Amino acid sequence: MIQGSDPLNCEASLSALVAGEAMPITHHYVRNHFRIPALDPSTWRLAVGGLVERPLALSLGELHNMRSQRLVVTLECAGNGRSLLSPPVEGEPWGLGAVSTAEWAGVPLSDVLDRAGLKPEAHEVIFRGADGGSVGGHPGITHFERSLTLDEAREFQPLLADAMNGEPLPIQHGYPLRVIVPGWYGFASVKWLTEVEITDLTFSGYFQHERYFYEWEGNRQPAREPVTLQRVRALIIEPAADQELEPGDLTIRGLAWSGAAPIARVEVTIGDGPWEDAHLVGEATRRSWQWWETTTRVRHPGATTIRARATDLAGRTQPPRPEWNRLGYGANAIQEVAVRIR
Ligand SMILES: Nc1nc2c(c(=O)[nH]1)N[C@H]1C(S)=C(S)[C@@H](COP(=O)(O)O)O[C@H]1N2
Ligand SMILES: [Mo]
Repeated sequence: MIQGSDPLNCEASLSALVAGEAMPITHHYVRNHFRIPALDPSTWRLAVGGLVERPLALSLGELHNMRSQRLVVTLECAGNGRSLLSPPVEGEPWGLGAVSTAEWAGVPLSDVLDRAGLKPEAHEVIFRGADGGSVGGHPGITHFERSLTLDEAREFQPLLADAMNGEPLPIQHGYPLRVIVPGWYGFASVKWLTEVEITDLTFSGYFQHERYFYEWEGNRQPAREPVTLQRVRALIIEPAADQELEPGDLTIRGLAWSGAAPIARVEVTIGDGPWEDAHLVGEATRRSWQWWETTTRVRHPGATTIRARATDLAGRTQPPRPEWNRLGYGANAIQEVAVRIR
């Protein structure tokens, strides 16, 4: 479902989130702040500079010759579910489809940093995308750029990915190279990567400091906290909303994930019924989503709602209603799917 065409933004339809882990590339959501840059692979280089012993300018061929790693990773936009907030907030009005999973392949960031050699004062790594435009009344062009501290990079092991589901990275997903930061909301996974800069400072670029903060109205001054890991969430994929169902056995299926810890349990309730545990399918990791399913009996005809609630191993669970914040991030409230029993 296309949200906007310039820049291009499209949501995944929930029914396209098919069983299995990775989903077809054409169904993966797309989130762009600017126009897609066209980069020439023959002249493109990844510059690695700043506080390093040996600055690098790596060609695609040189990157292909380095050790490659494959990871199945779920990307979720921090604004996923924003349209459910009340009162409404600014920003892309995502439903629940700004999340997708793919198998990404590329060079571990740590291998590139080892090759460049970090100086002792190194504190953060800034990732710079080739795309940019004018934002927030700032003069000149602002690129899409984000940083991680080196501790965060050690913990989450970003990949510099040049392939998606075994194919070269499609242009809308960052060709020729993008960052993939498992567990984090999508903004950390910078596309169209051209530069990796090591600094001893705390980066304060527009997308680091003026966006991707939870901001609440405080008593005296507004409180703020950076948005980081994907919050725990379950999605119901089957049955679809507004479906008419036969009475009898009903199978309910969906996905669940959390960037903070693997999923511990998913519970499902119908109408005012009790919460019942669903069966978790596949491997539990905080890098990617997991399927769950349960079969239950529905008897009473009429309209009802199905709800699913995920809890992760860190004990985090979903609130009944989304927690409002000024920029509308992390809206991981329990999803409600309305159905009718015949
Ligand atoms: N260079 C660049 N990288 C970017 C963005 C962008 O606009 N420009 N959007 C970010 C955001 S907000 C998200 S949610 C993910 C989306 O990745 P996808 O389009 O491959 O699904 O890319 C991130 N990386
Ligand atoms: Mo995003």
